[in-house]
Amino acid sequence: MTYREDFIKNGYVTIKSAFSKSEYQHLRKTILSYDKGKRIIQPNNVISDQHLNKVLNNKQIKDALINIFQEEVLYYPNIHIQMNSFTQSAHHSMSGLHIDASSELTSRRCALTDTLPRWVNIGVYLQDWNNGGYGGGIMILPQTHKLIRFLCRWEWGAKLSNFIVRLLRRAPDFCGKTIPSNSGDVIIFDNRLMHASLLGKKAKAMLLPSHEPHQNKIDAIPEHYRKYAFYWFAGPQRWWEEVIEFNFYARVLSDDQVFSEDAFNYQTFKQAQHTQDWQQQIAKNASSERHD
Ligand SMILES: O=C(O)CCC(=O)C(=O)O
Repeated sequence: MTYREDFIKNGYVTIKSAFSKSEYQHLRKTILSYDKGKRIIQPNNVISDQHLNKVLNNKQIKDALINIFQEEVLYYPNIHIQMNSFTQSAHHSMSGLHIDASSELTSRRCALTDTLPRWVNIGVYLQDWNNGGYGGGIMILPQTHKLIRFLCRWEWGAKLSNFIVRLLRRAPDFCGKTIPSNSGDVIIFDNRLMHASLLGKKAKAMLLPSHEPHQNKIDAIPEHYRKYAFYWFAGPQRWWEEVIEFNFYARVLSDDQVFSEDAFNYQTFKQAQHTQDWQQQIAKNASSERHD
């Protein structure tokens, strides 16, 4: 089966060993120097770090995306690193299941009924899915990309989908299906697929309500089991303007995206990145790598 067929059928594909052991170990070491207990390394830091931004030049990811979309793709400037993200669902006592196209669902601006989404999320995992019982990857609710695609054919479908998504966010985490990713693997997933951070037994036991401050619990996660994952969006060039204009920046403006150091901050690249600068930066990194 090709990536495209697999992606349409399951709503995600895994690229095994897209990064070698020395590559992911080096990335882990670099990230460790940023990991002071915060949840996110923001895009401006990832882009300006020559060790971290190399992730964007991975050829297997580019090829898989071209295979899925059958055309050239652009990377959105939201590349960031999530650190120990499993702590979020435990902290809020929810499974954390969600879709990434939530603002598309609210605005109904984006074609949610098409076979392929306008853009996908890309996750690069620097530890195995189990990660010593802490959880290192993601789980999904299988076929939810098709459910949303189907429901959104009707006027009321987006509202109903929104309701279902909110309801399932409260579903216990054992409802999800684990994607067995390993260190150096990449998962590309449909923005309509429900997914969440994998929450291992050890993390759950350690994190579930106690009076100890949340920050102390995060600090207690051993170095070897700290979860690191890169995330960014990508989609066909021809949809870029539409997504940026109507969907992407809707997130900047929406009330629930109020800046917090713990959340992905869309403002950082709204201020700093003009889309072309961002694409040029990636091209520059790629060419300097070729000359090294
Ligand atoms: O790796 C994780 O914790 C999941 C992140 C996630 O769900 C997302 O970025 O949409």
